[in-house]
Parts: sequence; C-alpha cells; structure tokens
Amino acid sequence: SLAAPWWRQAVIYQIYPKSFQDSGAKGTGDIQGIIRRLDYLKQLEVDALWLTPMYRSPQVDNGYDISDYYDIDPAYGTLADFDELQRQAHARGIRLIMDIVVNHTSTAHPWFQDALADPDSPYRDYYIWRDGQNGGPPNNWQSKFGGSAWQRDPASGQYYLHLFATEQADLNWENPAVRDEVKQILQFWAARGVDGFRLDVINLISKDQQFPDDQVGDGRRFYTDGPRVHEYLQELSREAFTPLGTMTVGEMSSTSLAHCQRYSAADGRELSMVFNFHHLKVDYPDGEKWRLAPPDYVALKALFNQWQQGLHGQGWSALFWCNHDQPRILSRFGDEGQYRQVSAKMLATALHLLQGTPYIYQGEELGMANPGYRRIEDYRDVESLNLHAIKRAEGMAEAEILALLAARSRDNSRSPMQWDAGPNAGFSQGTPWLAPGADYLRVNAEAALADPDGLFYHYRQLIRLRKQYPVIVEGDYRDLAPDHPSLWCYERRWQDQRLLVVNNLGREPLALPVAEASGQRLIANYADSPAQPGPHTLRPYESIAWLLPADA
Ligand code: TEU
Repeated sequence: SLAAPWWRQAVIYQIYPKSFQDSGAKGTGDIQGIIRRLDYLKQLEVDALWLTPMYRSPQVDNGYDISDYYDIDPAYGTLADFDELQRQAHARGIRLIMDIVVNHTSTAHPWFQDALADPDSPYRDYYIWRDGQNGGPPNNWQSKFGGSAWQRDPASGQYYLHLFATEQADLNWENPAVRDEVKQILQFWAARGVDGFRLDVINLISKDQQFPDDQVGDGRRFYTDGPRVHEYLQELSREAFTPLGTMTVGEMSSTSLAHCQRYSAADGRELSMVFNFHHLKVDYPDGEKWRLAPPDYVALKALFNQWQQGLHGQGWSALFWCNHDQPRILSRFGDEGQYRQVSAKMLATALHLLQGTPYIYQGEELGMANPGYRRIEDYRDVESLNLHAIKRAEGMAEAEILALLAARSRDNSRSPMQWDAGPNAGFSQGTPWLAPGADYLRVNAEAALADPDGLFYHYRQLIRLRKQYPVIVEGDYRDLAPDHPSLWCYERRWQDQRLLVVNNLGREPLALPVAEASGQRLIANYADSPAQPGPHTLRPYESIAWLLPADA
C-alpha cells in the first residue's frame, strides 16, 4: 500500500517486564502484571510496546540469554498469558514488539548443549569454535562484560566466542542453518500476532572470519558492522520481515552513520529503523563508560545534527534517552532537585520534536531518577558485578567503584516501576528483586496522573502533537546555535510548516537570539512561557516549541 508505515508517526513504550508489575508476591514482574497496566499505557496514548525478552532463560543477563525461543519463561507466565496480552493490547489499539536476541543464545540452550556434548553434532557449527593459541585464547578480543571473549571447553580443548557473558555463546551466522532457525523464530512470533521486532545487537552478527588479534582495541572493529551483515539483514527482510509485514528496529552497537543509512534505508531492504548510542557517550571521557565526566552538549548537538541530516530522506532513527542499559536521563542530563519537572519536560520536548520514532522507557514519563544504591549488595546486573570484581582486583577503592556504579550501572534503570506510595511502590506484594528508588513516595504514577500540569501529560501532549503536525514527522533539521554550550535551538521545515524548538540545557538563564516575531506556541514547560517568539530570557531548563508562519 502507499500509506506511510504506522511506525513513522508512532511513539513506542519500552517495558522491562522484570521490573514493571508483579501480579503477585514473587518480587518480579510478569505478563499478568503488564495486562493489568494496559489501561495506564492507553491513557498515555502510546502506539506500541517493546517488551524486553520473556523467553525461557536462566536469566544470567535477565533474559538476553535465551534457552528456548518458542516458550515464555515461567517467571513471566505462559504462552497463554502472552496470547492474552496480545489480544488485550490490540483491543486497546496498542501494538506489540518482541525483542529478538540472535547474536547469541544461552549456553543452556539445547543447541549449545548438543554442541558441547558432541563435537561432531550438527549443532557444533551453530556456534563459533576456534583452537587456542600459545596456551591461551584464539585472539585478544574482549567481552563487553569484561575479560576475554573466549571460553575454553575442557572436553574438546577448543574455545567458543562470547561477546557478552560467558553464558551467552555467539551464534555462527555463516551457517545457513542458523539463519533458517532465526527465520522460523520470527515466523512463530509473527503468527502469534506480534507487530514488530527489536533486534538485539544485530550489527554484531557477522564476524571477520580471520579472527585477527586487535593491535589497538578490544576487537570490536572485527565484528561491528561486519563483512556480511547487510547481506544477512537483506536475506531476513526478503524472507521474513517483508512477507510477515513486521516493523523492525535494530540495536546498533558502536555503529556509523554510513552503515545506518543502509540498515534503515527507506526502500525497506533491511530494517525499519535503528538505535545508535553515540549521543549517550558525550559524558564518557575517551569513550570509556567507567570514567565520569559532565556531558559535552556541543558534542551532543553535533551528533544529532549529523544523524538528523544524514538520515533525513534516507533512513529512520529510533529516538531515545533511556533504556534498560542506561542510567536515567534525569540523573544524567537533567536535575533531580528543584528543577526536576522542568528539566524532565525539557529533555522530553527536545527529543520528541526530532525526526524519528521516539521511545519512552518505563518510568521516564514519571521523572524516575537513578535509585541511588550505596552498597554492592544492592546491585544485580552481571555487568555491574563483573566490573566490581575487575576494579577491585585492579586495586580501585570500594568507594570509587560504588561511585562509578551509582552513575553508570544498568541497574539504575531497572529499579521497579513506581506505581504508588504504598508498600514496594505498588510494584509487588513481595520483596522486589531490586530495591525501588527512595523517592517513590513522591515520584509515582498515581501522583503523576493526578497532576494535570505534570510530566505524564507533557509526554501525552508530545505524542498528540506528533499526530497533529506533519512537520514533526517529516521535517528536515537545522541547528541554529551549534556552538552554544547549553542552548539547543533547532528548526524543522516541511512544505509550508516551520517548527522552532528552543531548549535551555542548563540552569543558567540564557538570552534567546530569536529574530522571529510571530508564531503559535505548541508546548512549553513554564506556564508563562511566551506565546510568541521574540526577545526572551530562557529560565533554568526552559523549553518552548513554536509553529512559525510559512516563509513569505
Ligand atoms: O545491549 C548491547 C550493548 O552493547 C549494550 O548497551 C550493553 O549493555 C553495554 O555494552 C554494556 O556496557 C544488548 C541488550 O540491550 C543488553 O541488555 C544485553 O545485555 C546485551 O545486548 C546482550 O544481549
């Protein structure tokens, strides 16, 4: 059909099921809990839900280690619960996006168990095995969770590759049987009514078959956007996504704009849209996650400028500030104190008025902050626990390690959804698997819904504006103050519509260099923000969007 695909106007809500809603007293969220909260999501007016993995899994990496792609983990419920969720979501006009993790499987997956038990099994070649070198691993590649990316199998003496945890063995995409398995998985879930797929680290699936040592890095150059990745995605698109009619969003680790123009090309040859992470590294000194620095907003704006212009008319961005792997944006680029509401609204506006499909991560619409854990016992994430062990072995002081985790741990976004001021923040009747943030008495969904001027309704207004003004969906992008250290001021144009968005990224007042004299205010975060553009001093974190008259 000639109709624009649904996802171009959509806003998608990400659910981390383990932390969303427990329907009982297990302390972990489940599918019945999600069903119970569908009316809340309907009230926000989101178009679709992305559910992180709920398949059978030993849960070493909270479900990103799958042992059965065709079943729901009992911790979350049953396939019948899933079918009910699908029906109930669709009955409310909400679509479902499943997370597909096919760069690797759990080592508990029967394929891997077979491969381990018998080197002559056809499943041996589903994974990546190499002989060691000089009594050590085949090369010096590093796991993203710390240590060597290779693990030795004592029985055969060979090593298997795991770019993530030891319990997450990388699949061998060179083997056509693996690619056929992936197509079957996609077909199975599409047949169950799923509308789209989020593809985990999908730009890492094709490895340089020489498996060379990396003289200057951790090996990522030899598998990121690898030699056959576009070929594999085109095959999946041809044989699965296109015939199934599913949207796709690829998670692209350390990628480039040039590759993303191809991954998300408008002709649909590969994927619908792409996540990239460059804008969430502007507070990483020299790209190092485990070192702290304040955000560089000139760099942030330069990245958005490059990606907005580079994908305009060519590809499509997935826009996001938060997900289950990132600390809370409010704690990172906003203000948790006096300016909590205005800074959270500013960040929402600045992102949602860009070109692309915005994603809201659970609790972002409430202004949830990092939970402020102070002890290593508070953490659960495999990456955080590995980091702690590695830094201790290197001799780093405990307080310093805890400061790094408090800022950067993935558990910062995984604390339970704050529903109300009752016990356990309304998340569970039992002890939550991860402690809720201490601020839940004030910051919770019940309080948010009762505040007509609050953040929740600000997000809803942004969702409505996207449906109402095609310039938000279709417009181009121009940064009007690229060198300013804290003013983010951009213009979008489409046909005769012009949109001007001004954001103060900091708490110092800023004189606004706007020459325009007339326009219509679409959204702002101070009740008395000017209705018309013109000379104005932006207050702390003030953010305003005006629709401007067409050019003469
Ligand atoms: O994450 C991929 C990824 O590269 C990261 O964002 C990762 O969390 C980071 O490198 C750690 O510093 C995806 C999933 O979103 C994540 O939850 C999984 O752990 C990972 O893949 C492995 O499946």
